[in-house]
Amino acid sequence: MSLENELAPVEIDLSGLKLGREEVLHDYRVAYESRQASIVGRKEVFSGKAKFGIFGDGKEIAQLALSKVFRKGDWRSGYYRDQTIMLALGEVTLQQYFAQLYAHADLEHEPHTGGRLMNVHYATRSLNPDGSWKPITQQFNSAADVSCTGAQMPRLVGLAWASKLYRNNPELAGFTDFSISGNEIAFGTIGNGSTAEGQFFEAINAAGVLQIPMIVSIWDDEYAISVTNAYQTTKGDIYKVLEGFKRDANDNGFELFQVDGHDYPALVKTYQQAEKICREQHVPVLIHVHNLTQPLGHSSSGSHERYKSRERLDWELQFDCIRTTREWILGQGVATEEEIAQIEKECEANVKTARDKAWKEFREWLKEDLETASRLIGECIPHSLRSAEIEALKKDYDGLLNPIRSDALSASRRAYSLLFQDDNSQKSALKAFIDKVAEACEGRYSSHLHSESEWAALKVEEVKAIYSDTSPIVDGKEVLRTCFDEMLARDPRVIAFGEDVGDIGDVNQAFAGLQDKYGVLRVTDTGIRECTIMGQGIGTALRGLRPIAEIQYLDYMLYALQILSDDLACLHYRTKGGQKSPLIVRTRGHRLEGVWHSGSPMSMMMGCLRGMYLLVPRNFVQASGMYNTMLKSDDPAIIVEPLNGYRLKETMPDNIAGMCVPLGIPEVIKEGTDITLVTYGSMCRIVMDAAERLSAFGISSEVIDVQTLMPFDVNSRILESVKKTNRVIFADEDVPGGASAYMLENVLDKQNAFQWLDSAPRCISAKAHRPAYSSDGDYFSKPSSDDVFEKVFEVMSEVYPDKFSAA
Ligand SMILES: Cc1ncc(C[n+]2csc(CCOP(=O)(O)OP(=O)(O)O)c2C)c(N)n1
Ligand SMILES: [Mg+2]
Repeated sequence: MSLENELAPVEIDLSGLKLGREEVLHDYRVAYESRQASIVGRKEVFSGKAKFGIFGDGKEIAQLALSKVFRKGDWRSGYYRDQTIMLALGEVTLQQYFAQLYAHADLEHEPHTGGRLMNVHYATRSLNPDGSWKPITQQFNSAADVSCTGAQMPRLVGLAWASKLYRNNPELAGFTDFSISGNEIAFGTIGNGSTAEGQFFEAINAAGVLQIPMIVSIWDDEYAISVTNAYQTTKGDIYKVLEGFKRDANDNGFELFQVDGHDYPALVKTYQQAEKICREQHVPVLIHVHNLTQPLGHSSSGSHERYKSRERLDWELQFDCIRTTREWILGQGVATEEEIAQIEKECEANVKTARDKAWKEFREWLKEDLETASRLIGECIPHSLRSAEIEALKKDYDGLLNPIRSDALSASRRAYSLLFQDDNSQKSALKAFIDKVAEACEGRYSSHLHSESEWAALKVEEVKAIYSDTSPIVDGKEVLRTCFDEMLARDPRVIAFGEDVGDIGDVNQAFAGLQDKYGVLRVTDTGIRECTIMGQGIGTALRGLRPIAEIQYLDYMLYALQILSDDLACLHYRTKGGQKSPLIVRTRGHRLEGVWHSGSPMSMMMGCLRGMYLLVPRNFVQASGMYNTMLKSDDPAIIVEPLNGYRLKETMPDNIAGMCVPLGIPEVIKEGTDITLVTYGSMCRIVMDAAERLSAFGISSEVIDVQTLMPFDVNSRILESVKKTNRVIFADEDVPGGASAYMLENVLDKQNAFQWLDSAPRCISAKAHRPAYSSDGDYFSKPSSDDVFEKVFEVMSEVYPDKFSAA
């Protein structure tokens, strides 16, 4: 099967633009209101009512033009300048705009992020409050913004690719809540400076290869904070650089446009043309909107007068898009000076009214807690041994300008700490208040790290593997291949992709033959571009598909890690449950050969992927059960397959399609009484080998496979084992202080196991350096059965020196 589109005609007809008077004046109104929102918003920061502000001034007209061709079902994946798009689409009201500026942490007032992201960071709600999908073809969609420049690009590829899959795979035709014939466009926006990021070029290249309906707008205002295009881009001009991507009569590629950001009719024409090509033919389009300005400077931190010349500042005034559009309207006779002035007056009033309402409601929302804190602290004063200190504290608190909830809670907690010698009802009342506010804020600021829906991975119940006399014994890869085959068969939304996944069925052949069986749209190869492979996964999962996206070796996870961390892992959290992307990332790791095929950097992932689950199967039966579990759930996860296990024999369960491994439930793979050995993944075999040898010396080890590092042992099963053995070793092949230390911290600190220990707990890990090549390299870099044996023996000889000291 071919992935290529038929070549589309390349001539573009820009004539025939028709704009009605009402439409033009409506556009001007939206643009002007947006500009006023920026101006007033900036003042809110300087007056101390908001902490920080970033605004969309200077980009209004281009964004209006874009919003005119944005249809229900379409997606935006943009950045912090796009307020005019969202205002024009009605996806943010002026009042919500200010509520976000004030960080009003209530979804009713700030529906995009519930106060979790700074202003002009948007995320429409794809989910109902119970976590179920809304019909997202009936709404305008915006993927959840991130502040990292360029990080909107990887998922943009996936958002656009989803349309291609929905259009071309007839099995998906019924999923009309997610796509109508793949007609949806994914609109990307990016600043000129951010196009210097690798993610930009990777995404552009991927989209050109995939031929997907994506329109990328570059908002080029010449600057990236203070740094000009001369420092960012070869030839100082991104359009020139991208010309090689332009399609022609012989080759697919991009449709390219370049247009002035202050030319209203040209912008409207350009976007109309772009939309038609993109939506109908699924051709990617790039629009370089240049000659834009930034009248208020980059953000509320710092002023652009510091780095822009007088000439540049004058030029920006002259070519300000609001001003040029106003002149065009007057010049065309669309409206009189008085009519325009009247519109402007109304807009200014609207913005101020919205600001005042948002502020009033924000303060109302805080009022009760702020007043209660003051009152309860005050009531403690006459009854406390430290009344003078509490009185001073209350005075400081009452004198705060625009206090917020943390001021109330902090003052209350400090007052409470001063009451330590008191015992009275006032103290109890203050404590009850502290607990109540803290609990409410836990929900406000810390909910939704993971799914809280009925499909949450933690709620997927175990289905044990069933074996019979006829269960076949096969290579591990064959177990997994059968599992994937069944997944693809039972759910048309499942897609699998990555380097070498398609034609040869991955480098270890767990998808062997499955492209032939299910087609190139479902099991497919990608270029070598880990970051946008993840983006394909994130974007397609945002649109209701069930991707399994592969990173060929765990050692290449670093290329993917940034986007998994900044986008996927915090998606559900930063939208406060408004969006989900249940991507399953598949990779293989732990030990095989050499520096880049033997890594086990678990702590690297655990450090930055909270919000995802990290599953570490010891074999392919367990791996299959984990894939089945994740497919039933709506949480994202990484599954690290044991790289050296594909050719080892395993008995395939009769219910390979149905068995589910529950998350956070360790498995005791060998019972014992003297010492608990906690491990996972490829180390299970090594620890088991050592445990067998230790038995010959009369040492009985209990071996526990944690199975999932995140979540970790949710029912404290390891504690139960330690209560019995009173000794514990954590063994893995991450760096020293890595996941072994994480396991130790969980068991000793969180599970409180220290009180049951009769011997010091130990960790066994790999060496700090990366693993050297070949079998000797492995032996001297990674923990071996000998290392485990000796460490256990050492612990036991401390306990029973007479019995074991000879080792
Ligand atoms: C990965 C990353 N590096 C640096 C920054 C700091 N930063 C924020 S905005 C910005 C400039 C972006 O300029 P440009 O892409 O031209 O967009 P503009 O703000 O001009 O619209 C920088 C360097 C960041 N947010 N993310
Ligand atoms: Mg810029």
